[in-house]
Amino acid sequence: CLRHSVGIVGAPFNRGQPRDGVESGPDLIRAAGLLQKLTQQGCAVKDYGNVTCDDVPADEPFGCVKNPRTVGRANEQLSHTVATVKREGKTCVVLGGDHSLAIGSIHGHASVQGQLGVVWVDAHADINTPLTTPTGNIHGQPMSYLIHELHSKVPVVPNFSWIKPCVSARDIVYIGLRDVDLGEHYILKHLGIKMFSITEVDRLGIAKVMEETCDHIFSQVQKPVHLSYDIDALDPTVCPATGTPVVGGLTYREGVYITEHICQTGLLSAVDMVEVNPKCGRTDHEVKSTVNAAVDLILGCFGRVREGSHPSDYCISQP
Ligand code: 6HN
Ligand code: MN
Ligand code: MN
Ligand code: MN
Repeated sequence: CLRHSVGIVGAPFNRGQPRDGVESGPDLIRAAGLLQKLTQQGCAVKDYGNVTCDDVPADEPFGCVKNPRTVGRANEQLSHTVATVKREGKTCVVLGGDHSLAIGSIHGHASVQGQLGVVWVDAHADINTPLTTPTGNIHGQPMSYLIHELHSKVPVVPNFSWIKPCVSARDIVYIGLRDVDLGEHYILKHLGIKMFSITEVDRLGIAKVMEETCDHIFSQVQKPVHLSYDIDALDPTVCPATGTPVVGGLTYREGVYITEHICQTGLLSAVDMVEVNPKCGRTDHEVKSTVNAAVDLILGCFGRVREGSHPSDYCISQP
């Protein structure tokens, strides 16, 4: 039985999008018992606390990109923290916060591990550039700053000059897409990025999607996997407390299956769990359901199995 060593980092980022509340994600996910549950299932867990994301004063938009300096600075800090966690040999779990945090999380991860496979589970592709973004919200753009092949298409945003592209288009797989902007669709097709939209999940089933995901990611060489999990990938009936819900999402079971399968590869190296926003839940039950799903997805990443996580050498006493 694998004993996972896990490092938890809170990234209460909320300036990558316009809604209040997403900054409480990290503390809510902790309060739901994440660390205790990971420990109970045999993980060695260290909490690195929260990265601060102070507002930079006079943070004027860059073109239509909103809060660039604040988001850029916070991600630079996060990148350093994630690099520390990886240098200490742990699987890094970053609790969001909005999805702009993937910039710092993936950058810091790659700065230590080199070439990564990225599995992006989301209703959205988050690959708008500063020039294609229809909203200006950086949580819809993180991938564009990280992909080598887009480097020449992305202008240098204030406080983003520390970012070096670190992911190849062929090392990315998307799962769960169902709300992709025009410019994003063009980029995905043009770069030939592997994607399993929710239609492919319907057609193939989640087991086949995960087989093909791993075939794709590990086709050349085995490499560490970065799983960036947006809670809005799951259907809003399960996870309603999120800023940009989209109908027709993954079931709870499909969502958990993804984590179980990635865990089985033994190559999971970092996880983001993002976009839990309690202020977007209409009732306490909606918030709890969303937070509990986020916790269960993380547990699935670290060896929890639904048949029962019991040691293989236990004794069954005879009646
Ligand atoms: N997320 N594509 C839209 C945009 O603003 O660029 C929505 C992005 C949603 C981002 O859910 O992490
Ligand atoms: Mn630095
Ligand atoms: Mn999303
Ligand atoms: Mn996202």
